[in-house]
Amino acid sequence: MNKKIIYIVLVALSIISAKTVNAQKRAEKKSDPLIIWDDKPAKTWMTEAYPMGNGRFGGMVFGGLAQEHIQFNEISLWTGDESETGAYQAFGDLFVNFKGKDTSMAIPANYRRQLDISKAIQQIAYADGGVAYKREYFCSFPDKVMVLHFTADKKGAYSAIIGLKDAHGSKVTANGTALQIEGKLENGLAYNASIVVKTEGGTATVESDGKGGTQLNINQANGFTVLLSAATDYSNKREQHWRGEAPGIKVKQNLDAASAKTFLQLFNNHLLDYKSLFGRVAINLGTTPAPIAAEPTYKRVIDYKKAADPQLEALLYQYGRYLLISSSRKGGLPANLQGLWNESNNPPWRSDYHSNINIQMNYWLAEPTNLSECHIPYLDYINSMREVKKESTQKEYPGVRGWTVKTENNIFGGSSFLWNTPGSAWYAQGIWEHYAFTRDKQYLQSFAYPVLKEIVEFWDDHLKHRPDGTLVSPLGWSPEHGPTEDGVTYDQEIIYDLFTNYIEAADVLGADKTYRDHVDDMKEHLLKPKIGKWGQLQEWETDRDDPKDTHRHSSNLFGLHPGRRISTIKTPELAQAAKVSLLARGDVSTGWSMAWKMNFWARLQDGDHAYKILNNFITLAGGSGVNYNEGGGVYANLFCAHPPFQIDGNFGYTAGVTEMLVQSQTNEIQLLPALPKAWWSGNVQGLRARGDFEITNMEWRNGKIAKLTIKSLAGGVCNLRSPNALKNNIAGLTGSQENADFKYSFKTQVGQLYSFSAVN
Ligand code: FUC
Repeated sequence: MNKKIIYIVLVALSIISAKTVNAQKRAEKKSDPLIIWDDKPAKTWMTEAYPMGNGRFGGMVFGGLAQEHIQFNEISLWTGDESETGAYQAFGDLFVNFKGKDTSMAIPANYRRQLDISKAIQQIAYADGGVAYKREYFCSFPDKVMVLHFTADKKGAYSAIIGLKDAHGSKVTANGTALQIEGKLENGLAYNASIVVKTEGGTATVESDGKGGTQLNINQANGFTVLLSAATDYSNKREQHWRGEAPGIKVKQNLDAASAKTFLQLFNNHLLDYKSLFGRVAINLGTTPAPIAAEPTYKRVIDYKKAADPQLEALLYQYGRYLLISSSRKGGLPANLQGLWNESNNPPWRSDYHSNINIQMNYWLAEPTNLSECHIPYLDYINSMREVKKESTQKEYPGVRGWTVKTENNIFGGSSFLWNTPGSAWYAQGIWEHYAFTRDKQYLQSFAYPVLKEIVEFWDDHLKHRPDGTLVSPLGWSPEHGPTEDGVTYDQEIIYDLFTNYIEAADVLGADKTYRDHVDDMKEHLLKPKIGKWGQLQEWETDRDDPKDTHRHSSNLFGLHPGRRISTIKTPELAQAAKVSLLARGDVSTGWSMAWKMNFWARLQDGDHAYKILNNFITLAGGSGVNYNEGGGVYANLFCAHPPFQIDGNFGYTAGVTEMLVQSQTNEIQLLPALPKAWWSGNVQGLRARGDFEITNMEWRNGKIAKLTIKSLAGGVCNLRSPNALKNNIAGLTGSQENADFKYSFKTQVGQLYSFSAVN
């Protein structure tokens, strides 16, 4: 056995053995920085239940004493079609009702419900009546099942009724000891979710639930395992009318295969898969005082306002990565407004794919935090939409080539709420970024370049030519306020970004020289960003920005982030104007808006201001409505509160922290570009930079780089910008100084590591 396997087996054994877990051990675990936990079951779905998922389906866990409740989803369960937007749907609920217990039961003092994001496992442990109970849940990508494992330290401890509920009302049917729900939505989309239950000791019988359906009755089992799988017949192929394999067949295959494995085998497969992604990045922003680190997570969020808790900041950082791995895996759909977790058939904003910031923000973290594979569902989604979007674009803008999108989008190409003309150009940024980080030329050639080109062609045909040669986007709308008019900065800057990306792509491939030069010419003629009368970066061509406008969108700053036109180094005047605008917008807003502002301040190289916003972001949000004025922040389960729950803020937070530590949008790797004083010493491993570099290790002390190792994965020249002088023994390296920064440039070899340390 190699070391890795031994480690996994040891970890697994330590998790599954109920006997080894006593109150003492649990107390010791409390300081583990990658655990979100609570001392009571969840009362509410949105704010307290903990999420898990395998990119396709997932659940929200309540961890009740008398009843376990897991509300579950499958990411393709959508109403609507090519013309109706529809909404992402709830799928169903799994209930385990423990016999002889009721809701009046007091919560045992040693109750603990936790989500360990380093392993993507949820655990619930408590003692009741002298019996130690333990539940362990995870959602496996390799085995395509959700696994719920119930154990106790006394034989025959479990007597329970297990039931399923379909959120669309079908009756539960049985097949052996499997229960299933299946049906069709109004658009004909077929779905199936089934569970199989394996008991250890005792009996398990299928019986009527008294309401025309079926349930499972377990008596005096020592323990049991529930395997759940869910699917629909959605396919992302338009030529197949968005339908594929029958869901019941897939679900049965998944359950048959998983049933043949032991819990330990399933867990090992899951851990190996999950760690291969999650384990790539580690971060240390400082150590939290032990008494605070030992508190339940919701309490830490409250106490955050009183005392520093860098481990909570790091936990929230890694949580964004956990949520992306859990809701966006190869072969599936991209994370929607709620990732994949949704309890309603009429969710806020349909839990859809919004194209004017939200879906894009969901993926800002993917490449820099070393989760490039999790980016693929978004790229596949864009690909699957192309043909239907070409048709709808034709109807709206007859005669144009290419395509664009409206603001609200479903999984069948249907959309609603106003045209967002630069929407596809913003998608194109994600397409380009995947290449910029991976240098995958085959991907660039076969997919990225053709898509970039067709989106460029849309603008080639749609841009308005003014008599003086200036090019403006006609009748745009700056999300989501102000008039509809020509030359809105949001449109102009996204088009500029698109053209820049297209030109670079064409240069890499040596493709379409004439057309590339034409695009370059169009780029030069685009209406340029303007600085207005109070020094702000104008949102519209007319200088009408209101310094009192605190609207959540800051779309006029696209060129600063996620665009790369504006930077403190290359365009200091525009950067200064962006700063003026940003100061006027204020530091408090909805969840995703604050996350975006962290990214803006990081790009402005103002770490302390980015950190101020980060502080505002980590505010325990109350309420359960959609009232923006209740204030954004996070809930007890660390879901981002728009409010209501919206996952873009979680992803945007992780992207923002990354931007504070490393940036690479200006052809150089900037180390610690926006380090706040609060993180004066720390380290991070595994971040990625454009050019296919991995910052294998970066340690800093007192705001200066102490140690640095960079791995080159594609060869090429590496340009570094450091806040302090660095030592190295790299042949041919050139160094220079610019203002307070130290710059280094050197040729790299594929697979080589390059190490630096501080000059004392
Ligand atoms: C955008 C925002 C809203 C909300 C919605 C889902 O349009 O303006 O604040 O986040 O998307």
